Amino acid sequence: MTDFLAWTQACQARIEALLGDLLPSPQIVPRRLHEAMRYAVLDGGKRVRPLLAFAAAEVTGAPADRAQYAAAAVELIHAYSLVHDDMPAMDNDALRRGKPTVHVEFDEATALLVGDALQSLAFETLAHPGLNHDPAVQLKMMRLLAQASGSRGMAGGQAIDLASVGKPLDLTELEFMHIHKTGALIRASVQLGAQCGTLKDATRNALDHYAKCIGLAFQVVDDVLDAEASTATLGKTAGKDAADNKPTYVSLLGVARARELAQELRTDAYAALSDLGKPAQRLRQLADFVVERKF
Ligand code: GRG
Repeated sequence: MTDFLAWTQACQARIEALLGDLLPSPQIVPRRLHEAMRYAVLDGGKRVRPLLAFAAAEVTGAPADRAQYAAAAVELIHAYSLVHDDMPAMDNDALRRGKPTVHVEFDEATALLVGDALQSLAFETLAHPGLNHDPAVQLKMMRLLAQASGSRGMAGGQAIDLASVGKPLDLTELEFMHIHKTGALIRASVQLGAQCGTLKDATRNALDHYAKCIGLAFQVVDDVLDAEASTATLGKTAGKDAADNKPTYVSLLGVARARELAQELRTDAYAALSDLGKPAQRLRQLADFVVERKF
């Protein structure tokens, strides 16, 4: 576990440095927008999606100095989604990553532009030359990220989420929403990291099964934490799902069964990796982290 901690810290430091380089300096005009972009992205978050990309890259033997661009691209999409999600027209939240949300610290128009600009920067980053030795594969990677973050992926999941507030979703409908809203980008993180190396079909399928399980487990645990952890621990407003009358795994299943479900999903995620041996060890450890996390 100590070794896993050292690995996560090394990956987090690497991604922090790269994001710092990729984001325009606040000295460059428009200064306020660049300052707000850096505020939204730097020095915060668990960096789960980059960690998944780095771990998947280990499975296909992709060097970290290539995979880091895939890792940064997914984190930039994630950061944009958080900025927009927190805005008054959506979740209307004042706290994110332990500090005021972007529209509170800056203003709404700036927050909107921050999200737009981070999304563009994500695709610019994924277009970094040589992420795969075959440019056709890199083109497929860009398409994959576009689909995962668009209306048939994350943005679509968010639309379903907004439309379902106050409605009695059943478990299948809830799962459908989360597969899109949270799961699609988590799946993309794994696939993009892996595609920086040579990815065979059987490995692709195994990794995708793993990522689907982890994506859902991530959300189940998120619902449990929202119900049980404090605002101080989470760095975002706790208890918001119940206050907003949102359907969650906890509201449908109760905390105990939701916790069991997360364990079952971890078992399935492990099973998906059974043929991948030692190179998949980081992915197994990340499955443990996702299920056991406290924040
Ligand atoms: C606005 C297009 C658009 C999409 C928003 C992902 C999302 C869709 C909204 C986030 C709302 C939310 C709280 C979802 C629950 C799961 C989740 C994605 C939590 C935040 O991700 P973490 O825990 O955050 O990885 P950090 O801060 O650690 O990066």
